[in-house]
Amino acid sequence: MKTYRKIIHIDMDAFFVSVEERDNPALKGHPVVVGYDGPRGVVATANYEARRYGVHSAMAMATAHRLCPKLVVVEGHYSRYKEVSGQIHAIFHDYTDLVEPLSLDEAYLDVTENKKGIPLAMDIAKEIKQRILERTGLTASAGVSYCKFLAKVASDFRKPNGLCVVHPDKAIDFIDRLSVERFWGVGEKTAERMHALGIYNGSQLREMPLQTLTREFGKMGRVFYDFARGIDNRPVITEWVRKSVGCERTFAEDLTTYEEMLHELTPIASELVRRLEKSRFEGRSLVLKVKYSNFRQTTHSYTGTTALKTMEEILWRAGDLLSEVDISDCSVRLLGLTVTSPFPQPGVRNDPQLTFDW
Ligand code: TTP
Ligand code: MG
Repeated sequence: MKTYRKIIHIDMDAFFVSVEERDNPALKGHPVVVGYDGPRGVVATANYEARRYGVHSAMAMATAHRLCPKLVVVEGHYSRYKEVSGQIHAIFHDYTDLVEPLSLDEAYLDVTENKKGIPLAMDIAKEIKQRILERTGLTASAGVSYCKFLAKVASDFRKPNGLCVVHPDKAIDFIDRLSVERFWGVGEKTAERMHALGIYNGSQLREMPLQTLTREFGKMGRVFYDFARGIDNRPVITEWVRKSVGCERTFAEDLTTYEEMLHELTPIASELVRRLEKSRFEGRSLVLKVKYSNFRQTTHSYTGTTALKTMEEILWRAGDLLSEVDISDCSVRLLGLTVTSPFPQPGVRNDPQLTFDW
């Protein structure tokens, strides 16, 4: 039996402007945009009333006024958007730590395994939408499928306040009728080129040989080829994970002896320890970087089993690494120390090959 992941894409509806309407109900029912109302101002986002006039994000404010003479323009309050973003993320993490934020108001969730043991991803999406509404007073749209591409298309499908599920068995039907503009990675230019090839929907895209698509669209050709077949193995990547912390120094005068270098490693190690503490980073490898006066560069590394944290240990290992460096025919202009090989963090897993029943 083929098994599938369970991916949810959540996207708040008309995000900035919905927050403004919530905080100032007098705005409700009017065409409203958030943005700067000056000669060079642009629309950050428009509510659905304003969208009816053709007003949209990134449009010049002057154009928006022309399209919609009754337009109400309000200034944005970024700190409030950030606050809401924090609230919705807290809700997401009640279900899974496999959350990939795309922007303040948008994220992918991998709920294949979820903290509440809820079997149907659709039920989780419903619950999350309801809890977002209760907590923030705002609506979100959700898309549910077995891959990112389809989950994202689905969340956009019934906006606002939408919920759309694309079941694996229905994926090809769904893709067949999907206009190419809705495919991830297809912008205005790519859409035009697809139209020139007679490709308007997923079904026509699937008829195109791989060779034609890679010739026309380079690397993305392969992506489109796979998407048309419902294949998208991109994992949900959790918040950015730091891989290393380092510190380096270029010297006013090149160094020629080990003693000089060892001496210079002390302030570098000291700054490194400060940065490690500040970022709360823990890793078990130390890399020494040496750049010679002829700009050639070499690295030497040590890997242990415990976190490198203290000045003493880092200097000790750095000294060992330094003794491996060849300084016989060139002086040194830069030295650097980096701690890397972080310990795996809980909830961070980027394995696309999960296998569970859908
Ligand atoms: P989107 O999710 O693209 O748009 P939206 O939430 O306003 O509307 P919907 O999802 O219902 O279609 O963007 C989220 C927020 O990001 C949006 O409210 C404002 C901001 N934004 C900009 O500031 N400039 C832009 O060009 C876009 C697209 C968004
Ligand atoms: Mg949105």
